[in-house]
Amino acid sequence: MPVHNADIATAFETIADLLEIEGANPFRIRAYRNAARTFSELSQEARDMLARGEDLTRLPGIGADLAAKAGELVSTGHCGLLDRLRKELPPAVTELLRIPGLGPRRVKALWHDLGVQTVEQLAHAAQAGRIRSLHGFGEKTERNIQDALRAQADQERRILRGAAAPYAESLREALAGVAGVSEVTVAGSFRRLCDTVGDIDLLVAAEDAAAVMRRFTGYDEVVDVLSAGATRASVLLRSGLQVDLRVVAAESYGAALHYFTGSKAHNIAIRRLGQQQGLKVNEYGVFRGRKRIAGETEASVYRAVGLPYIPPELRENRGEIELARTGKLPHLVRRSDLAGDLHAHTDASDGQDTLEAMANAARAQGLSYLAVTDHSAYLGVTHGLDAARLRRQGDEIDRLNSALTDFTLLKGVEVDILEDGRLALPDAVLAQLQVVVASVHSHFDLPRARQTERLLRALDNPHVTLLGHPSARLLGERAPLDVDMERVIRKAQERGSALELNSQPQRLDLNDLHCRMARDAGVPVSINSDAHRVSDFADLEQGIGQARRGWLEKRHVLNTLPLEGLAPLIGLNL
Ligand code: DGT
Ligand code: CA
Ligand code: CA
Ligand code: ZN
Repeated sequence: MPVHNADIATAFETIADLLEIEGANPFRIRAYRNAARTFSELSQEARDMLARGEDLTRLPGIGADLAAKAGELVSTGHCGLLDRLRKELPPAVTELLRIPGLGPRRVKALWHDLGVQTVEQLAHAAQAGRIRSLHGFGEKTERNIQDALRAQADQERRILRGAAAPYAESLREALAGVAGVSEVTVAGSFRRLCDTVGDIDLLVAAEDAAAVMRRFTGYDEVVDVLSAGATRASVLLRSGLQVDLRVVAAESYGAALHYFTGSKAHNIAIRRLGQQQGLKVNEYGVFRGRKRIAGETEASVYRAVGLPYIPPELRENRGEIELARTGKLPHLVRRSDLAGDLHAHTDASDGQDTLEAMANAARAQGLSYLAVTDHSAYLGVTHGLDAARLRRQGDEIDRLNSALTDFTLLKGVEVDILEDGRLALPDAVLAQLQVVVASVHSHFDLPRARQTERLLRALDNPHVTLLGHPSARLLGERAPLDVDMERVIRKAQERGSALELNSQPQRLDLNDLHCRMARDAGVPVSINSDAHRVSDFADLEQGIGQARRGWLEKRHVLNTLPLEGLAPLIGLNL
């Protein structure tokens, strides 16, 4: 395993953290932090410099001792000091450092005075009220720690909306089959098309609540009934998913649907709007005094408070109520608006299907063009394409295009953005292609300034059509890059480039808020499948959902344009 600069930086950061917990000399700690920074910002690999016989002590802040440790890491993958510190300090304490509000000083106190080493022990200590008595902590800090632990646990318990969908759907079907049931809807964050959901919220309109409850708690995937009353229940499914159920009468269905769709912030704002008009809005209806004036449908609830219907995707209290009030709600983009797809892979790189199969599948999905953007050969991506293989693929695309009717394959590549913002293929190769997707696939944890510069530099390359999965997040697995997205969006605006909204369920990247920032800056968003097999084009539906949450209309989405309209925008001669 070759040792990268990022590995050296991480090792030095960890040493600094552990030294700090040990109470070492602050100057020594600072020296390791500075060195971590130096290596993470270096434009060439320390490994290569050493191989060329260069002297690392010429780097800023790197003395003989630090240079030797970097050399040791490069040649052995280990650092004696780090190994020793890890042995002296329980390894879990570095995990404690990741909890917001806990720095090395507090972690040290928790460990020394309470013997707390793990996140679990921390939770117990907080629960038992043992933390407040520690010097420098107090009751408020103890509460903050508990909140942080809860937030972290919630975050871990959230699951991809796409993963929850099949469970929600079969449960919905089961309840729809109960006699007397007129409506079943999955509400909550699921209905708002959020990328992840904390649980599933089911709403049922039925004459006989008891029959629905029996069917629900007896559903064969249920492993635990958390609570069960006359009209509400919560269960845990075998999959680990929690499901909340509410059964209401048909006359209240719209009001209940509005309430359980949320978001909570939107509900509160609507309730307040009602109050200003002397109305009471709750899950049973809209009332003037004792008189129910609305509630059978959601539209009637909005109408009663003087608003047009607001689509669930917009209900986050992020300005949608004001737009609705002034008749300016966006006409959100729809799946049927998409004319093409600008990011897909074939079996030439890490995809599963052939060029021809991908073309046919895209065409069957109602698209009229598809950019083939296999990976560039560089960062050890299996089968990445070099200049010669790209040329051969281009010839095959020409052949297929002359055979295909009403459909065009575009020649493209997904090129890696290197650590310093250069691209992994020479400009002369990129110039031959019609669509260049530039993406980050490595060095995810560079410091903010450096990560931002990296993306800006990539966008400065005139051959780049769009920035692929801009934050590089993987939901539940990898945090988004630490970047100044405003500057990245401004750069895309200056350069006339687009930003991708990658539709893979684990990416959905850009996120909703960044979609809105792109919209406000006039930067087109391309909703791409990043398909690796023919079935992946179905993911476009989820990309559309995220785009709608980000207030995007057809005119904001690059690949709603037919090829003739798209071509001049991406510098394509047809
Ligand atoms: P999640 O489950 O974390 O993905 O997000 P939601 O939005 O599905 O939240 P959840 O399941 O706790 O509650 C479902 C809906 O019920 C929520 O979107 C709005 C409504 N709701 C829950 N608690 C309250 C509340 O305290 N006040 C109001 N006005 N609405 C609430
Ligand atoms: Ca929910
Ligand atoms: Ca819930
Ligand atoms: Zn890709």
